[in-house]
Amino acid sequence: MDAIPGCNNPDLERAIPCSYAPFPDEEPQPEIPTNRRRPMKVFISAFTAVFFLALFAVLLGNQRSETPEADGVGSSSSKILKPVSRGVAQGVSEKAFRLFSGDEDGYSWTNAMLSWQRTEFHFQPEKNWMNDPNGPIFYKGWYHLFYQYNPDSALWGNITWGHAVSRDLIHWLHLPLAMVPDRWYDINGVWTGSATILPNGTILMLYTGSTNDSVQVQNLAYPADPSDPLLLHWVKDPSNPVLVPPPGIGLKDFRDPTTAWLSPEDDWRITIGSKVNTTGISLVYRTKDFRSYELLPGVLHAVPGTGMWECIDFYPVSTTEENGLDTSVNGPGVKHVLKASLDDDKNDYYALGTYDQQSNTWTPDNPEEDVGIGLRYDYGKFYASKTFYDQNKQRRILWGWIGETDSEIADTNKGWSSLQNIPREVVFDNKTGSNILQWPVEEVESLRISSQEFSKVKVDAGSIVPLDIDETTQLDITAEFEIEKEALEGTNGTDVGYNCINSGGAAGRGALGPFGLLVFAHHSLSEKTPVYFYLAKGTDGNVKTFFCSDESSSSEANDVGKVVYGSTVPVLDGEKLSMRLLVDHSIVESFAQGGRTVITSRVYPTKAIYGLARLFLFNNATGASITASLKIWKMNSASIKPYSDQ
Ligand code: DQQ
Repeated sequence: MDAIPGCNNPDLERAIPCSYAPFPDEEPQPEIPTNRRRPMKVFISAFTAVFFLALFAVLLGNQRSETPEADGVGSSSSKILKPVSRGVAQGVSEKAFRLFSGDEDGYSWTNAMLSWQRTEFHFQPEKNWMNDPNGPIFYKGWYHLFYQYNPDSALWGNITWGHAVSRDLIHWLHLPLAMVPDRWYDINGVWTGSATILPNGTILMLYTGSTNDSVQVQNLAYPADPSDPLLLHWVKDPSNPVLVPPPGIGLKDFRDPTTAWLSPEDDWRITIGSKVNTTGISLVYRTKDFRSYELLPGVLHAVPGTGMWECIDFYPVSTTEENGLDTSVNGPGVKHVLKASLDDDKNDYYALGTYDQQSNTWTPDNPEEDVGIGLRYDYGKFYASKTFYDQNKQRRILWGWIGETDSEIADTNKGWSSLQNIPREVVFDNKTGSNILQWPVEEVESLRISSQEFSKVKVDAGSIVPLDIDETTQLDITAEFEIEKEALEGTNGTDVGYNCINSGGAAGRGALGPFGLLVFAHHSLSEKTPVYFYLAKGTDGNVKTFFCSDESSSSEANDVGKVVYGSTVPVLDGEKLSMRLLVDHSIVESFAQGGRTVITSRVYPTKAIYGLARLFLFNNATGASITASLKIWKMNSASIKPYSDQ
């Protein structure tokens, strides 16, 4: 396949009229599939109701009645964008997307645009707000996911535990709320927690409660009927709270207990995040019965300058085998991952290291890449994650909260906020020895419908190539790239200071990049989300590879986040550059080199939606052509619906 004539404009920031066959001259309107039209009916009813109310008001002599704009319930024009802060006063990290500090008006979102944003194979509740994943487990044939949920609105607040079950981590049944804030010790929120399955099969859930005084305490809960595979009912232990903030720890700086692990002394250990001044710390407690606890001296680990550690996760990975490990495993051939969600910047950082059970300390392999200053699970929108050991398939699975980066007005209008990622299997990368690999669970492949392959497509420097795919809003894409050998060898000392975030995004050109894919791209390229590699070659001849995702032209709307995300990715001798993308309406999860570097983007196009979203290869390098081979699957929708006995 050749590059399209006329599309050789190297500047991706300029709209390129790439007029190839499928696009008529007239700007077509997006076709709205019938299953996404429901909100329009709601709108029509709402409009009718508002109309009659307005008429009534006029009849009463009120001259100032208002009607909504004709084309959208989502019209947010003339509304101030900056939302109020949510969560900080209660002592958790910011739960509102507050990128916009000005008084600007919002974009006039139409119903069709907002409806399109709802995903089809990512887990989300039927409506309202969701944040952290909580207490994931596999029990009696079901995967359970609990999550932070506001049953009343699409904004954070009134936090309860939502609950859903699945046979395969992909198709879900929504169950009734598992726990609601109904005791003095959690009346301000049933916050994040983790499950431990004891060797005898007993499930214990430890969670943070925000008390009537907004003090953070830890509470114990368990299933009312352990023989019920759905674990519908939960009992809060009469001895709650089982832990209160210890001396020297702020009353609002003590939260999110981990899964417990069994120590050689035959007691259980948990760690809880906190901070002392600006040093993030992980406190460790010992317990026999999960009701009484002893704080161990010192801390598991501390990193100055990283602030409050939320949602700590602590688990072993095997350096010799591919399977995951139960949380209590330690010994030869094992490293421990320590992860903290940083309250200050709302990103999940991890490091690999060694856990010494005697001294109860964890030491990073590389102090320069310690927790909070080194590697991240995901360089995009991803927070408050949690793993669990899946004893069903001997693997460790990672869940994370993918928040919205649009306005609260839009969230309220669409009626929901936030997704969970497609669960990822986590293993130690024994090729590099210095990072983990994350990969979507194999079960997601059951959603693959039809596939198309593109073999060795040449993309010249400064050109784009359309990929002829019918529907591009639900895809699983695997792609391999080879860069022209002579150009790679002949280039030296380029882009020494390059990084994804500050180097001009996909429009920033260098000799050896950027090149990759444009997803959710309008044919005019006025909207597009490039996901790409960029090679920077030092004067010493060493090549550093970057993997980035550029949201800066993802939408013509002014009230959504448009960040360029990314980081370096290790590429070993003999490896091809490879990426995998899971594309599902307003989310793109991107994995480079088998999951060494991962980026999740939330995007909200206004034009590149429904049938008008296109997929392109692009190469914005100045001095090298690339060759790409791809396999692209159209993805089915997952079945995610309320549970019924039937
Ligand atoms: N979310 C919970 C807290 C946790 C925070 C409250 C992280 O327990 O620290 O919704 O997003």
